[in-house]
Order: sequence, then C-alpha cells, then structure tokens
Amino acid sequence: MQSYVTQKDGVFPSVCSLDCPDQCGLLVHKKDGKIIKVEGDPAHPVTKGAICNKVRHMTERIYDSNRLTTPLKRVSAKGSGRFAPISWEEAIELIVSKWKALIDGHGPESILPYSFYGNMGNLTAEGMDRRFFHRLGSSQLERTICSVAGGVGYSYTMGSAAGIDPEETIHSKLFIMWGINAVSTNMHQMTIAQKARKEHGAKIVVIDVHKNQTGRMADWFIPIHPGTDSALALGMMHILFSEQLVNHNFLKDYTVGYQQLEEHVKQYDPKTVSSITGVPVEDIYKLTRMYAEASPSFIRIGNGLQHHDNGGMIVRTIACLPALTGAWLERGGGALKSSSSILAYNVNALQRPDLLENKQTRRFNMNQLGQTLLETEPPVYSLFVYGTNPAIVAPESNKVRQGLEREDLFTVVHDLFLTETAKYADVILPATSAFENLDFYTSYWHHYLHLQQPVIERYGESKSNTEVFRLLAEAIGFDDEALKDSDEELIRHALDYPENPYLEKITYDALVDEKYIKANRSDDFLKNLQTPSGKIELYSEQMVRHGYPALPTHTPLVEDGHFPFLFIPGPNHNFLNSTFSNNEKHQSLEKSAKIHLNHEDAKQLGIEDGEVVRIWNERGECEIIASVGENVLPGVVVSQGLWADMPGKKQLVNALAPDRLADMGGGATFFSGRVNVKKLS
Ligand SMILES: Nc1nc2c(c(=O)[nH]1)N[C@H]1C(S)=C(S)[C@@H](COP(=O)(O)OP(=O)(O)OC[C@H]3O[C@@H](n4cnc5c(=O)[nH]c(N)nc54)[C@H](O)[C@@H]3O)O[C@H]1N2
Ligand SMILES: Nc1nc2c(c(=O)[nH]1)N[C@H]1C(S)=C(S)[C@@H](COP(=O)(O)OP(=O)(O)OC[C@H]3O[C@@H](n4cnc5c(=O)[nH]c(N)nc54)[C@H](O)[C@@H]3O)O[C@H]1N2
Ligand code: SF4
Ligand SMILES: [Mo]
Repeated sequence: MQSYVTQKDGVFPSVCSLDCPDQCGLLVHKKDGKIIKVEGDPAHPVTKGAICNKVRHMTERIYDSNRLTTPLKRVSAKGSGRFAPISWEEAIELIVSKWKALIDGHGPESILPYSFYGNMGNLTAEGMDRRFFHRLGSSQLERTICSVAGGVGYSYTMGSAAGIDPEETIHSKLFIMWGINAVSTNMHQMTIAQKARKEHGAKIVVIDVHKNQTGRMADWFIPIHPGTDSALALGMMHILFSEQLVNHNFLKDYTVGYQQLEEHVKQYDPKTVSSITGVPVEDIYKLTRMYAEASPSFIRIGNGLQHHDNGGMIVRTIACLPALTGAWLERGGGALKSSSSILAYNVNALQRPDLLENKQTRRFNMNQLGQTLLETEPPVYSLFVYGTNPAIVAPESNKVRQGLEREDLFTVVHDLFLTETAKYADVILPATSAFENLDFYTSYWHHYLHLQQPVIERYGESKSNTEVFRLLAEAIGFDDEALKDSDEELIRHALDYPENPYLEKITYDALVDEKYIKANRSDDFLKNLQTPSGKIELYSEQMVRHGYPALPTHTPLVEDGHFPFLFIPGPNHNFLNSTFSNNEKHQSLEKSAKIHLNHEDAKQLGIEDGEVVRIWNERGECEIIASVGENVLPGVVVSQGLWADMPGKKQLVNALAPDRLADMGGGATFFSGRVNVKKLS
C-alpha cells in the first residue's frame, strides 16, 4: 500500500489523538502535501462524522507559526524563555553527557521522567519512553493527575474499568450525567442522549456544581455542594430500600453485602442528606423514584466529581446504585465511568517493566511535582518532560515554578510548542504532531481500537517520542533489542495479548485494512467481574484490608484553610487542558478567563458582573473577570479553562489548587481548594 505521506493530495483516514473519551474518527484533507482541512469521518460507527470545534481548527495548530522546528538550548537565565537553535546531534550529546555525569555522581534515580497523555497514542504516551526509563533505572512517575481516584473507587465496586457499551445507551430512558460536562468533554455521549430523548422520550438529568452548557441542556439540572455526591447517592439508596424499590433477585444473584448496606444507609435519611448536599428533600425523593421507575437507566460518571479529597469514595458509592435497581440487566442500563479495561493490551510487552533492575526504585506522584523538586532528598537533578505541560496543569503552580527555576536542575522538554514548562528548560526538543506518526489508539469511552498511519511529513526537524528514546538509548550505549524495535514492531507486541479475548481479531494487519475495529465483547459482563468475590461488592473486604470502610460512605472534604469559597477550576470548551490555550484561534473562541460567582455572594462583596476580582489563598492568587449569576450555588466559585499567566493577567488557576492527594490511588484534588474573593479596586 502506498503511504499517505507520499501522496500529496487526497483525503486520508485518521483518528483524534487528544485526551478525550470520544476518540473521533477523522478524515484529513491534503493539498500539495499539506493538511488543509480536518473533519469527522462519517463512516465511523460511533462518532459519525461529528467532531468538536477545537479539532475542526486543528490545522491552525499544526501549522501555527510558533511551532518548534529545531532543538533549542537555553542561552540566558532559567525561565526567561530565551533559546538558540542547535542540531539534534548537539542536543542528544548535551543530554547524554549531563545524564552520564549525574548517574556517576548521584545514580540514575536523580533523573525523573514526567509525562502524560497530550497525545493518546499508546506508543507515544507509554511505549519506547517506558522501556528507556526502565532500562535507565531512573526514578519512576505515578501518573495520577487525571482519573485514578475514581478509577480505583469504581473498581472496588465493579472489579475493573468497564461498564456498559456507550453505543447501547441509545436504549436508555434516563441519563444521569453525574459530574461530567459532556457537552464539552464527551460530546457524542450527549448526542446519543439527545437522540434517545427525541426517539423515545428519554430524560436527561445533570448533577453538577455548575450549570454549564451540559446543565443547560438537561431536562432537570440538580445543583449540589462540591464533594457531597456520595451523600446524595447514599440518600437515594436509603429511599430505594425503604420504599422497596430495590431488585431483590438481582441483589441476591449478583452482589455481596446488600443486607449490611440496607442497615448502613438508614443513617442517610433524606433530611440529613439534604443538609449535606444542598439538594432539597423533595428532590432527593423525586430523583430516586425517577431512577427506580426508568428502565433502562444509565449513569455516566464524570471525572469532575473525583477531583476531590473524597473522589475515590464518591465514585465507589455511585457505582453501587445500578445494582440496587438491577439496571445492569437491561440493554442500555447500568453505568459507565471508563471503558479502559475493554481494550486492555499487552502493557508488559510494550513497556517492558522487566528492564527495570532495581524494583525498589523510588517513585514520585505527579500531582506533587513542586514538592518533589523542592523537598526531595537526595534531590532530583534532571527532569525529562514530554506530552504534558506541568507549569500550567499541575496543582500548586507556584511551587512547581519555583522547582523548575532551580539552577541545579537540568530540564529537557519535548513538545510541539515552547510551552510554559518549556520556558524553564535547558534543552527543548521539537515533537511531531500525531498526524506525522504511526501509532495505535484505544478509546476510554467507546470500544474501538484505531490505527493511525502517518499522513504528513515531519514538521521541520521534529521527531516523535519513540524516535527520541531510540536516539537517547543509542547515544547512552544501551544495546538492548527492546530499545531498537520499530513502531510497527511495538504495535505487534502490544496487540499480542491472548489474556484479553476481546482483542482476538484485532491485529496490526487487520487494522491496516480496516483502520478501526471494535472489541469483541461477547461474554456476560456481570458473570466475569474482576472483584475478589466475582460479584458487585456493595460490601468490600478488600477495602477494609486497604484501610477504607467496607461500605460506601460519605466523608467530608479536608479542611483547607479558612477561606469562604470552594474553588472549582475546571476545563473549558475550546481548549483541551492546556492544549490550544496557546493558539490564537482557540483563545479567540474562548474570549477570556472568567470565574462564576453566585449573585448573592457578589452582592455581599459589592462585585458586579464583568468586573475584575482578585481570588487568593495561601498558595497563590489570580485576577479574573467575574461572571455573576445563578450558575453556581452560594459559597462556590467556578472557573473554566487552563489559561497561562500573560503580561498583566494573572489567570493561572492552578496557583490556587492544592497538591493534597485524594483518598484513593494518589489522585488529584484540584476541586477541593478554598479561596477568598474580593473586588479589585
Ligand atoms: N473541551 C474539552 N474536553 C475535554 C477536556 C478539556 O479540557 N476540554 N479534557 C479532557 C480530559 S483530560 C478529561 S479527564 C475529561 C474531563 O471531563 P469531565 O469528565 O467532564 O470532567 P470535568 O470537566 O473536570 O468536570 C466535570 C464536571 O464536574 C463538575 N464538578 C466538580 N466538582 C463536582 C462535585 O463535587 N460534584 C458534582 N456532581 N460535579 C462536580 C464540574 O463543574 C464539571 O462540570 O475531559 C476531556 N475532554
Ligand atoms: N485546574 C485544573 N487542572 C487540571 C485539570 C482540571 O480539570 N483543572 N485537569 C487535569 C487532567 S484531568 C489532566 S488529564 C491534565 C492534563 O494535562 P496535560 O497532560 O499537561 O495536557 P495538556 O495541557 O493538553 O498538555 C499536553 C502537552 O503535550 C504536548 N504534546 C502533544 N502531542 C505530543 C507528542 O506527540 N509528543 C510530545 N512530546 N508532546 C506532545 C502538547 O503540545 C501539550 O503541550 O491536566 C490536569 N490539570
Ligand atoms: S477532542 Fe474529542 S470530540 Fe474533539 S475531535 Fe478529538 S475526540 Fe472528537
Ligand atoms: Mo484528564
């Protein structure tokens, strides 16, 4: 087959590389060897030709005049952002000589890789890089910034990261969008819900702390106090048991511990729950009866509600609800947090953890980068950042920046742009865009695995992640075959995985023909749960062993200073985390950074809509335009979007976010910080 790259003109299949559940099928239009348009692939069974505005403007990002074209070396003070071009040979030599000296003086654990899923391609995000850093024996990173707390919580109840097939939700009669801003962050789930509403009168209920675009589309929007969702779910369980709305046969056949749960939820009477959550007593009854009557009913569990101190327990608790009504038995009934177990591939073959000799190698939680750089003994002396932009996206940004400013820290950043993080680098390496690489993609929402074949030539002198780690391995003198595998070989290793029968027919060769293939999930999901008991664990002995209560429980948020407002700095519609926050087109779509404030609070503080306010706590401060209204409850402040500070504009919200860890998996607690607000005089 002729490669897409060598064909100057035409339309080529592709897949969206961004960290977004939808993982849309794309068609890339080329003229004279350049991309001129990116659109949705109408043949894709789930995403059906619809894509978001962000990616419709992807060409502007790929060919942005600020894209990096050559390696760069720092030529003045750290953080000043002044660099000079160097060759790849010089860049690799600089890195390797520095690392060799560090390894001689301080051992390989003085080096720390820091990465995330800026490109979701499995080779790019967790392929050759993992092999390389295992072989190097560097410190290891716990990649906990996104969904781990909820993932662990969900698994305590359900055994793995799997729920119903989202395509089946077209049959659902009730959609509860719980802590998810689906219009912005999972648009095709919203499309399915709206179609179900039109075709058979399905209802859409949104439970959120902010009435954003998703809330506005709901049939019923339920505002809730941040971090109290497990109390609401427990109150629903209280009513389900007390009004005999539970499915006893299902509980007997498929669950463990329902008798203990029935006793336990007696304490969560609607009045108590209302005082915790702010949801009126009659609404708790109404929601519960609606949930019990609608069949099939579907709960889409978002990521927002688990970015809290108690986020793991919140998701663990909500995940119990469908078992009480037996919703799982109906086609289109149940819940979905993530589908990532469905397309699980051979991670050990791809990442080769066996190459790491010292199994006691120290590990750092990525949510605490500032602490790691400032307080660790013996220190981390070198950081290699790729596929992430911690100067903006990590909590406690002021600490992160202080850490990055350390003169004795040697920082390498591999990215497409001179990001806020790259400004602190000693060496910057230019990265290819996903359209320039071979890779495979596994959605964490739908059940399709995609092959991405390169569509365009590499931009300037940029190199892919896998190429960079092959070069580093060679220059440092590692001659392991594992560090020489081609991208195609890496994909073949990853897909060779008999342990996951759903992948049976998904091979590299089949993907070259078909571009995307659906997991073959033919077994009975409920009969193959990966919990210790093989059943849905309403009562979990495993949790007791891990130091948690056995039954779902509401635990309040951690005290966070004495500031009056809870601050929820969420993502926005036109950026993807910090991606696009540096592209003019996307900035103009989003206009400006804002905080949403309840009009009662605004009145007390003398703040008018559109005025600039100062928000601060002991960690940092921002000055942002206030949007006053009824989109948030009193006592809550919400911002959207990960904007960088700009001259005269302090809008880096993560300067305010805590780097405490959530109750499970070392997850992030972006949304459990408190702030004060006042009018900027
Ligand atoms: N347009 C766009 N799409 C994206 C992203 C993006 O930045 N922009 N990011 C991508 C990534 S990496 C991820 S992880 C996902 C995240 O997407 P989502 O799963 O939607 O998560 P968030 O947008 O963080 O939060 C969802 C909602 O939770 C609400 N929330 C916060 N705290 C609470 C609470 O205590 N209770 C309840 N009920 N609600 C609460 C917030 O107000 C928000 O509306 O989206 C992905 N898609
Ligand atoms: N306040 C607050 N903070 C948050 C969140 C929130 O809701 N609120 N959300 C959190 C969540 S859920 C997540 S997932 C994180 C995400 O945070 P990040 O993982 O940092 O995601 P991005 O900001 O999109 O940055 C990805 C970077 O990778 C680069 N990149 C893209 N492709 C490639 C490639 O092929 N190779 C290399 N080397 N680089 C590439 C991009 O140019 C970009 O600079 O942010 C977290 N931070
Ligand atoms: S960001 Fe999400 S919705 Fe937009 S094209 Fe990519 S996968 Fe689709
Ligand atoms: Mo995320």
